[in-house]
Amino acid sequence: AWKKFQPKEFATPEEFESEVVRHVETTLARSMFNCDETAAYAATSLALRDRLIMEWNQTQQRHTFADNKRIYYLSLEFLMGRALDNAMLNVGKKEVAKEGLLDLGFRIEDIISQEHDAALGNGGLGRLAACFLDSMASLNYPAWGYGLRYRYGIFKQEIVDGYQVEVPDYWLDFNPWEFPRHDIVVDIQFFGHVRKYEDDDGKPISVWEGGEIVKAVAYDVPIPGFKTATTNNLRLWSSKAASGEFDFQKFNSGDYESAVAETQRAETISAVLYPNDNLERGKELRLKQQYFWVAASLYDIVRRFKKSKRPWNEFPDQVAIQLNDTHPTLAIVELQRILIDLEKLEWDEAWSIVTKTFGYTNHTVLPEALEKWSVPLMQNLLPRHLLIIYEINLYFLQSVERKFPKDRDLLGRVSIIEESQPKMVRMAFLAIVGSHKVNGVAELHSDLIKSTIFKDFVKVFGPDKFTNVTNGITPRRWLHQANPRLSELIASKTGGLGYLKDLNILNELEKYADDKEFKKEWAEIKYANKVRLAKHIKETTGVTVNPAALFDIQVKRIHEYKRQQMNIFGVIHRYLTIKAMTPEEKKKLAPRVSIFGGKAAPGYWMAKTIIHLINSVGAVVNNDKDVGDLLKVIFVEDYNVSKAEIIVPASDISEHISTAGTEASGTSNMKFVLNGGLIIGTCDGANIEITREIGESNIFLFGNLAEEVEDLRHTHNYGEHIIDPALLQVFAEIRKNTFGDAESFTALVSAIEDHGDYYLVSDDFNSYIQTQALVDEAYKNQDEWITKTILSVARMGFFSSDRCINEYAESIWNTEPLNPEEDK
Ligand code: DL6
Repeated sequence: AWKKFQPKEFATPEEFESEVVRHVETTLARSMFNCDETAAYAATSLALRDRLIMEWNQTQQRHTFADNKRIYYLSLEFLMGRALDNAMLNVGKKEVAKEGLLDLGFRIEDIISQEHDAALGNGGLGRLAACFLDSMASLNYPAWGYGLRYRYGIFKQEIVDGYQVEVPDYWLDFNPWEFPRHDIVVDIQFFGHVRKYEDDDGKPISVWEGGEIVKAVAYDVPIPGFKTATTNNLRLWSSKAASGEFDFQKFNSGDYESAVAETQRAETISAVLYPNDNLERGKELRLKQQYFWVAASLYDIVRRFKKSKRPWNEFPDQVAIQLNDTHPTLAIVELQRILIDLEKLEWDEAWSIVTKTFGYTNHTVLPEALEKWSVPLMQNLLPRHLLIIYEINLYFLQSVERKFPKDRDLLGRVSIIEESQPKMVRMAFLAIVGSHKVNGVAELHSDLIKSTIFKDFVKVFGPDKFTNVTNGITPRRWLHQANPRLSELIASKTGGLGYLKDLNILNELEKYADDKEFKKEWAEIKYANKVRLAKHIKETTGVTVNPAALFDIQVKRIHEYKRQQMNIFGVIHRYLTIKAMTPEEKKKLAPRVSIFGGKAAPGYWMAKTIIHLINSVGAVVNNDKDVGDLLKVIFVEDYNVSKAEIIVPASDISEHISTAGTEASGTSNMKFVLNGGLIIGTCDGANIEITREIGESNIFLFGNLAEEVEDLRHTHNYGEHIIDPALLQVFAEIRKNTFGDAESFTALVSAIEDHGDYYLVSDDFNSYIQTQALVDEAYKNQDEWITKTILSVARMGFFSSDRCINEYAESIWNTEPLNPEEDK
């Protein structure tokens, strides 16, 4: 028997300090005399990690012992951001660490800012996965995330002469938050062929042979829950050559290049995150990534289940797998393959287990984002899987035919295989057929998938298979961590930090909506957050902005459907209006800072043109003496999670202005409102539910509704397309080369004037600028504005990702939390 290692409790700052010093002097082998901020960050993280890892171990033991159902969240993206601050707050040790570090001569903010963001995601989908991990741990659900350990996360964005330039994001130089598990290695097969024969009983057998093997190595990232002993696990797979570092025979014969070629090819699989948001390109490497990751994850999940020695029919009682969009859909096929080829179950028994195990979340209705894989590509890379897909499709179509014998067209419409040239595998259809529940991510979106892209499946399976779970965000990161002063103020009025575990407690703030003292403090905090952002803007762009101006922010991936182009056209319109104003009129206008941020996919030329236009307008407006403080235009370079933590708390108004029916949910809308900002937005995604919760008088809605979009597009294409006069004025100004060579922006203008204005910028423009004028007016009455923001925050309880996770658990996973206290 051995004495259990007891991690330090960090009961006092001195205790924390001594652990930091120990790590500097031993783990990092440095002297305290030359301990810089980088080393202090490393040692602080290592000290905290010691504690986390003990809790992680205990959690895993507890879960193994209890042997309850586990949730597995499969996501190609986890946009985690920084870990240190989050870990300190979740385990309740930030104050102790702060004092301990101060004693050593460091400010905690400087130490926190040393950390490189873990940017393994593109945008909303990846950040949602990160919020879900935080909620699952905080609510004590036995849950694992599974993803890929990309060596390069989303690229870093630099703005050079107004243009986006992409720089690789190598983030793994020093990462104390991951634990390599060199003992957990899975062989993953690619290519090869399928040999078929009959066994002695005449049963057809398929064997997948040949091809090549790549190794998947596990890296574990502890996910601490907030104020709980539960620390869950995020397992990320890294690819490695099966033959080791290099081929010795080739090396010895002097063929150095091909000696390492296999290694390089294998390592390429997990090398880089595809930088597209809401767009699929059908590249072979992407398919390789998908199979590599789901095969390794399923091997792990099945191995864990088999340890319990339960019969296979209990698999869905022990395992719930959630597919974060269609990227992990091959998991359905892989589990069927494991069960029939390796475990020798009958097809029907296996298929029943598979469908009870999986749930599929759809995150988009945009056609260009719906995954399809070419059959020849799949045939070559995963020959056995393609055969299984054909069989799944055959049985499915047979069942459809039995149910709707007279509807021949229906078969073609719901077939998993699209009869195109080449044939394609429709991954969303496969995900629907192989799951027991399909959910959208906001009410409008869930309704839309049922009435448009998945309409036929509602007919086939009935409406109950389709459900809605409106997205949410973790209030721990998006309020407590990003906006500590506001969190403190809320805690002081609601009886402590309990509201971070039950966000509906925010409701208690309603009674302060007219409280003078409270409002004063509330406004001071907003101002301080704006000062913090103004400082960041000054440091990074050189532009001075006035923190007393209205901060109008749109930060998200750059995409035509999100309509940053409409925003910048609106800014130009404002600029022209200001230029035409008399001094008296100018005095009445609320000064504004229009802040943009977001990355364009490297191959998305239109999005890059939007960035260029924003920067070009900024260069003119920011230097125009006639305008002064009345308008500033800022593009914040390299928008990421840690920048969002500075930007979100500083908004007065944020823009969520997608063409109605295109943004599945949006989650930054929730973050902004939770931090005391108002929204200008369209009736799209979660904006609608936000309105329902906070009240129509607290949001600035405008524009056409989703049900009007189709007809409008039709008129553009087949009727007369009249462009809004105010927008024409903006275009005329662009054509005068006011913002540099107009030709650079021709595509943006002509998308609206000549190519049907697919995103309805012109249709919504008038309503947009009118509504912006209402914002100006409303902002002048600061007293009312503050009341609106307090009421809004008080009513945001619904948008906690804790509520979401509980809904998933109840309606899709059929699981319950395992509280550490009960289990001890
Ligand atoms: O559900 C998370 C997030 C939504 O909030 C966004 O509205 C939506 O655009 C995004 N969807 C994607 C789809 N990409 N793929 N595949 O990122 O999901």
